Amino acid sequence: MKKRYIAGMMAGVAVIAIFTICFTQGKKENIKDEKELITIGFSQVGAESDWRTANSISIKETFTPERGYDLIFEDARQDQSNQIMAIRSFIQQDVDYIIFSPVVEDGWDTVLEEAKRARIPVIVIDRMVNVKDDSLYTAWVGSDFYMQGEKACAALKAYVDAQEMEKVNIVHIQGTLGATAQIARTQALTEAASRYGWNIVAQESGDYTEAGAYEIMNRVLNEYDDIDYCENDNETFGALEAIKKKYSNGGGIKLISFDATEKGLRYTMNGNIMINMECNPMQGPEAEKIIKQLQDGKTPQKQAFVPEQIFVDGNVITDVCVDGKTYDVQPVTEELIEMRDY
Ligand code: GYE
Repeated sequence: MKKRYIAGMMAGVAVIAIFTICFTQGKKENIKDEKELITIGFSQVGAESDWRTANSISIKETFTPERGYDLIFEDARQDQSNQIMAIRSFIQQDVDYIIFSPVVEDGWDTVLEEAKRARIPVIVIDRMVNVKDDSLYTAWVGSDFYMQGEKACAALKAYVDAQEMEKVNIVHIQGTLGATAQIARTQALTEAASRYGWNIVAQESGDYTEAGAYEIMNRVLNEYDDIDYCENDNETFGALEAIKKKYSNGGGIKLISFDATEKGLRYTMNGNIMINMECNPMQGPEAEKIIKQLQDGKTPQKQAFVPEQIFVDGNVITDVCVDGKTYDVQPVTEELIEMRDY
């Protein structure tokens, strides 16, 4: 009986041992698989706009485990210190690559030096960083924001000329102050306004949000109404809400917008927005191209622009001319809106 008990116990031990070996081996297999994934730490600005949501989706859909990546996604809620904290934690976790869209341009030197010391390549997307040493980031991909502003202003100039407008008053709702998209879109408008004698009657930041722009427009509408240059679609939606509250027919105010999201394009087709400059948020595949080049030991292009178009309401403007170069403007069609998934 004792013997059977001991034999039974030994069989039990053997079963547990075999089970443990299998389990450990299985676990090792998984760890091996995980090790083969490329780890990416991504710090996103926030969720302030439809553009941003599309940009986050593009990153999440590109860097999946099925496609060979382990993505750590951090949302900074529009706060630079959260982005710095996220980058430091990526360095701690020894990720293979850091990707980030900087909320503002300045203030990155120290944390990027830390990433460089840890030999982690940094890919900047969307907005730019303003650093003393360009080797602090490996590559940047995003929009030509100044060109976007220039094209929007060239289209406005064509409209003003066609309408023979003598006086142009502009309410300018800016994006997040210090962000590349704000700096460049503002610069283009400021230069065009002084070149053509347009009056910028109000200038305030709506932080790229609908609520921010609604609040500004609601307030300034009592004093001014003419043309409104908003630095993204969501601000335009907020401004339009304030305008519609005061004038059910829109009061003849012309809106200029950036992003050309699905809703933005619909508003452009309906005539609510007069000029909408496309801003391409699909930057996940672009960032992946850079990573693939680095994985293959190649040197990616330091800075690359994504392609973008300009959309207008109706047929008043057919092309725009910037620095002697002519660009076609696109009429918005139902098919185009249907194809937009952001
Ligand atoms: O236009 C806006 C946003 O940096 C291009 O940020 C981006 C801008 C975009 O939230 O909608």
